[in-house]
Amino acid sequence: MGTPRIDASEPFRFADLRGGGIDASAELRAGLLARPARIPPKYFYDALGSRLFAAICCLPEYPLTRSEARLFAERGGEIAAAAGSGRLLIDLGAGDCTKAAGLFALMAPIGYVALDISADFLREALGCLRQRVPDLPLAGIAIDFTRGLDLPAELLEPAGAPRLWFYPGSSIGNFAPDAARDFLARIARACASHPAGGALLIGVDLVKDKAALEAAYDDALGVTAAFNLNVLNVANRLLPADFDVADWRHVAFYDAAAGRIEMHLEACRAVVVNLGDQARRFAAGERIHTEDSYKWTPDEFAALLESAEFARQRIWQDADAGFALFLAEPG
Ligand code: AVI
Repeated sequence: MGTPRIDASEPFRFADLRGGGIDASAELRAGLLARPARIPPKYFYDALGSRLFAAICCLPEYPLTRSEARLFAERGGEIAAAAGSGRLLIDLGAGDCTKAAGLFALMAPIGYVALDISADFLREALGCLRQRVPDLPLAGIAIDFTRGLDLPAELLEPAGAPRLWFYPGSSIGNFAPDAARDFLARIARACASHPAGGALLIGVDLVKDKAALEAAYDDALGVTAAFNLNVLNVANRLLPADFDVADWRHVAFYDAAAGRIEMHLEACRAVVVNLGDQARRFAAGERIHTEDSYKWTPDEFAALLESAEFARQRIWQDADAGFALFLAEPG
């Protein structure tokens, strides 16, 4: 981890730990030159992509966010009692911070630390939140936490509070199973090594009907298509490159054997794209793989948590068993 730059002029503590743009450019170029080409899903979340994702969460076809909110509305008392109050709430992938903020009354945290890859979006969200909770210690960390969870101690205040790691929205689904286990194991170690202990509250989208899953990732309004295509604008800016969004179309399907939704961008015609000083030819129909979204059964996910050394678990499922919240603690 580099030295955190903490900006004391903000009404909350904030550090940008994303490093320079060189890494992003090299990673995008390597992925786009690979066959098949790929762009990691973290590049979806520029300011526009984060807003498009917030819009996806409102779509009738995308029930995850509502199922999770309903679970908190209906079982929140039980969940809060099990998770405990007076914790430092560490929000992984905070986005606009509304999910975590909705839990403040229930969980009564004594500090809130929001992590997100999109620095400007996070700053803006924390600025709004500051108005609503003027007395709660607030911190923001712009970070690609898929690369590591080494967080600056000076932002994790109050330092002595037990920690509740919050990973809602089934973002764990965007990791392949082995990477998911490694990531969860890192959180389990962070929980186990803190003197006051810690726990993980995590939302998981469950395996369900193929047609419903595919509609959730290919909605009638085309919001998910716009979200997927916008990653080409991000690549144009960061690489730089010269993708023409109009040359590409959104593709999403459920692979039942692998237990995942796959999202791709497919070339509508043969195109040549300049990636800085190199050109990449794409044949008509050639795809760029942009995202996997794994769906789990409750038993599979419990086993995954167990393999990551989270020995103690509780689960709450919605009425349709389409979504689950797990509270997990190391043994
Ligand atoms: C952030 N993540 C959990 C979303 C998902 O469902 O995999 C991202 C997303 N991609 C398309 N729609 C939503």
